[in-house]
Amino acid sequence: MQLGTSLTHFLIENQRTHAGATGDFTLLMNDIVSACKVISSYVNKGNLIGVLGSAETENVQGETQKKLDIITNDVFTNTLMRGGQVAALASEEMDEVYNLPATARRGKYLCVYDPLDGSSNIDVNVTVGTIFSILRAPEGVANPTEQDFLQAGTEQVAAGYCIYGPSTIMILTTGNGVNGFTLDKDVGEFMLTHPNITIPADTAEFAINMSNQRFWEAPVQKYVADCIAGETGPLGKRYNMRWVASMVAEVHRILTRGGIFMYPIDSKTRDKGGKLRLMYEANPMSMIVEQAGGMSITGYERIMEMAPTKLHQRVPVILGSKNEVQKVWDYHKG
Ligand code: AHM
Ligand code: MG
Repeated sequence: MQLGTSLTHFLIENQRTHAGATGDFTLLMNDIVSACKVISSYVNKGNLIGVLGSAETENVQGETQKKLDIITNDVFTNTLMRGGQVAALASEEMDEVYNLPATARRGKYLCVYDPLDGSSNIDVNVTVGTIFSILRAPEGVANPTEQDFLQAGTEQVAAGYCIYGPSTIMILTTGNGVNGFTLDKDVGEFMLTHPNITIPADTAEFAINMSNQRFWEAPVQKYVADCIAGETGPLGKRYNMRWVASMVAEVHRILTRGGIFMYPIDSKTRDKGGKLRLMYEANPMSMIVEQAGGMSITGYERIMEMAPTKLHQRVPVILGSKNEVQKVWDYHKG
């Protein structure tokens, strides 16, 4: 029997390649892995344990929360708080930065997350996921503030997501490529199944919510029209379209077989800055996509270079296969 590489061993081996590493990052990742295993189990059991449906409450974005939004946020927050490797936490489901109890051990990282992305899909049994971004905490600050979280995507120490689909898969980058680990539920370990993921540079598959078409700006209108025009149109190829309405599922498809995902700015979301959130959706996904050889922009600039102005900031997102994203960027420039 050939033994595989567990995520635990992968992290330890990675730690050994960094002179002076203390093991704190490895421990933080172990906490994230533990939280995601619990979330995977809850998502999997669904109504057997009564966790589906609406919680009838609203988050800071004014969106109605699902029961699982709240439960998964508690699982992730409590696991990381107790692990002692973070100085503070922030999440889509919490209005403000979560500061640790006075007695809790402080670590040198900040973690910002969307505990259950795509949760509008949970009741219909479609793929959802947890997205996380790890930043460095300022030194010697007991209770970091929102300002301490407002670091550009290029400052991320690591980023990843755990996708709860037919399989549960953890995708992780520490700035040295992207690797994927599938949860073996019988054993309770994530095993390396997708080493060194790279996104094909070319694609003929786009993902966008077409119901927003009339609100889009001219460059996106033109690009999508040209995709639909097919072989005889200006782009000279026949395109296929997908829309899961779960960013983790779209990004995972793109990591697997290429593609382009767009949630562009439109007249409906212009006042808010876009639909998706910079700190815990766009930045971590951009780091993953770029580390896999893809590209991630707003239409006008590279997302990871943006200077964040607030924790729950929204941003337009166009990411995926490099040559296709470049094309859409050119449409915006033209
Ligand atoms: P959420 O964090 O509240 O789940 O919202 C983010 C999700 C993304 O996963 C997905 O790409 C998008 O919202 C879907 O939007 P729409 O419902 O407009 O199709
Ligand atoms: Mg989300």
